[in-house]
Amino acid sequence: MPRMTAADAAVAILRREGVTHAFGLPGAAINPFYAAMRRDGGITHTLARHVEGASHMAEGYTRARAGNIGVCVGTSGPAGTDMITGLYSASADSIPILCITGQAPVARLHKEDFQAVDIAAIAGPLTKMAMTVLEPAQVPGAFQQAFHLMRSGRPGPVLIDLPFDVQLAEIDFDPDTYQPLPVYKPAATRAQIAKALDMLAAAERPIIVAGGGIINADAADLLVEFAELTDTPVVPTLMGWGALPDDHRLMAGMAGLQTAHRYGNATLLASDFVLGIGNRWANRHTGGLGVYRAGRTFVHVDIEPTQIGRVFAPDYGIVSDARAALELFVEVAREREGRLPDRAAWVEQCRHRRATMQRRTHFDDVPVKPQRVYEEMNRAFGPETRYVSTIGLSQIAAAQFLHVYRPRHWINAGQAGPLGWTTPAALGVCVADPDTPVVALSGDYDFQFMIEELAVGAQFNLPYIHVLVNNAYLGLIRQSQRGFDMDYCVQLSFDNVNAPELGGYGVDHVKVAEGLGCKALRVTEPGEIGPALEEAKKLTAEYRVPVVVEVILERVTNISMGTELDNVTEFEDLAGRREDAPTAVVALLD
Ligand SMILES: Cc1ncc(C[n+]2csc(CCOP(=O)(O)OP(=O)(O)O)c2C)c(N)n1
Ligand SMILES: [Mg+2]
Repeated sequence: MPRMTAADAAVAILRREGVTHAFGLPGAAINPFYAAMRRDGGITHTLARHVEGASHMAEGYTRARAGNIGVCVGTSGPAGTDMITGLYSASADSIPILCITGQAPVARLHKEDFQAVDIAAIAGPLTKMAMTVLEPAQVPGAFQQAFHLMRSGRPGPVLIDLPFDVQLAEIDFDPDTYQPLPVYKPAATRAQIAKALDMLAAAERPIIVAGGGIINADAADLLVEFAELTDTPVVPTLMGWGALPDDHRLMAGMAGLQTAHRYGNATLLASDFVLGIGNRWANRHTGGLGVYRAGRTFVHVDIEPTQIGRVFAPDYGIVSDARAALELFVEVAREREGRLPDRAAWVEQCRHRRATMQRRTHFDDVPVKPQRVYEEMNRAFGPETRYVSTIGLSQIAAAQFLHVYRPRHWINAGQAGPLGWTTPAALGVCVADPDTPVVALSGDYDFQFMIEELAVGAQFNLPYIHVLVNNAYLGLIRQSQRGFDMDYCVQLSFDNVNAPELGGYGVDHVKVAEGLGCKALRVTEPGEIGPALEEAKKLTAEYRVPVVVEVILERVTNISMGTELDNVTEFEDLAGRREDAPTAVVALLD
């Protein structure tokens, strides 16, 4: 039997489970693992500037391609605690990442050793498994189990904590005969799918709510096929956005309190039946359940049995992987072709709402209104673009105005929304798929969190465009403070003694980005945005580094949002003419 250190065995298993890349940074307690990676030579490594950054890079890496599992590595103590936000974000959005940490030697764990913290206990609620491996011979089993758990059922992250002496201990392990454990994914039965289809057929105004589970299951093609077969309009959730192209005739718009379209909410409220697939009835999607549920029948399909009934009791629940369910939905719907209800009138009503209920994007104001930025982005970036964003008015407006055409092309920290996620996640996406253009979008505060990770993009030549919309405000929080009649602790503006030309906007992002080895442009007028985005494309190609395009926005903008689906406040004029929303996918009716 081959003998090797437990760390060598761990790396051998990573290789056999398909891992080719890791994000992280070494420290003394994880050096044996780094030594094993070096001996193996088959895992490339991106050195993050902050360990939290490494964890978000791993998440971006997972999300960019079906089957990917992002790996992040750090040492003992603060490295693990830094990655807790990454574990939270990944678990909240059902994304598998494997977090590997070093640890103090086993015999010293309880002696308050230097940087010995019980990271497994801390990570417990955020992971599918969090384990400090105390026996070297358990290391192969721990890694085997980790991959099994990350891929089975509702995907999510795992943490493996490796004491220094455990990493170094020699064990018997045969990599050649190592075999990944079978993956468990529950699948709907024909009877269940037939029943759900009967309920859909009995409805008059049905919609499909398409969640991120469809993207995780790599089943967007089947969703489109099923929607077309049954002629059912689709309302993607924020996590499911891209499962159906925005220009598809059955795209009914997103529903919700913030990241939603007026026509999406109107169509959801006009429906009498909702088939939710791989979604979790998130509160910012549903708003109050009284309004959301009134007069509607619900079927819920989810891979995790305990998700059925968690938020409300559906009329019928099916436990299934989204792909397995959609395969059967397509099969049974095909058998019923010709006997399915005619939906032409309902589909036309949904299309009409889309063509009449648009928000205005075309403003010529200086300072720039944010809506105009997304109009210019729609012009500059084609359907091949992958967008990455986190949270804030910037992200909310992006969801209202941008267009997404493919699965995994809207990569967003949906549930946790940690500020600072955008830059490292975008870098992880670039590593996973260097051939697809990546455009990140941040507010100024999100951008300032984890800004140091830009240097990682410069060092490892990870070109992408980072659109930075700067209102010198914690904009979303400023807007929510209207309810408290205050504007308190949310200002980011100050007179920068080194950059008086910024006129009180505070941080000189262009200088910081340049200082970190990136290219950066700043625009202040709406007409300059388009040319700057074109210039940014050239700069990414020429220099192969991140390129920041900062747009100086008006300080105070309120973006449409509300407390109920039927109570969303609009702050700007709505689009009344084609020229008001020139990049809307469906032309505005005269
Ligand atoms: C770590 C963390 N702390 C606080 C928040 C709450 N929060 C959400 S959005 C926001 C302000 C974001 O400001 P900015 O990135 O400039 O975006 P804007 O809303 O101005 O477009 C804050 C503080 C958060 N999401 N994450
Ligand atoms: Mg801001």
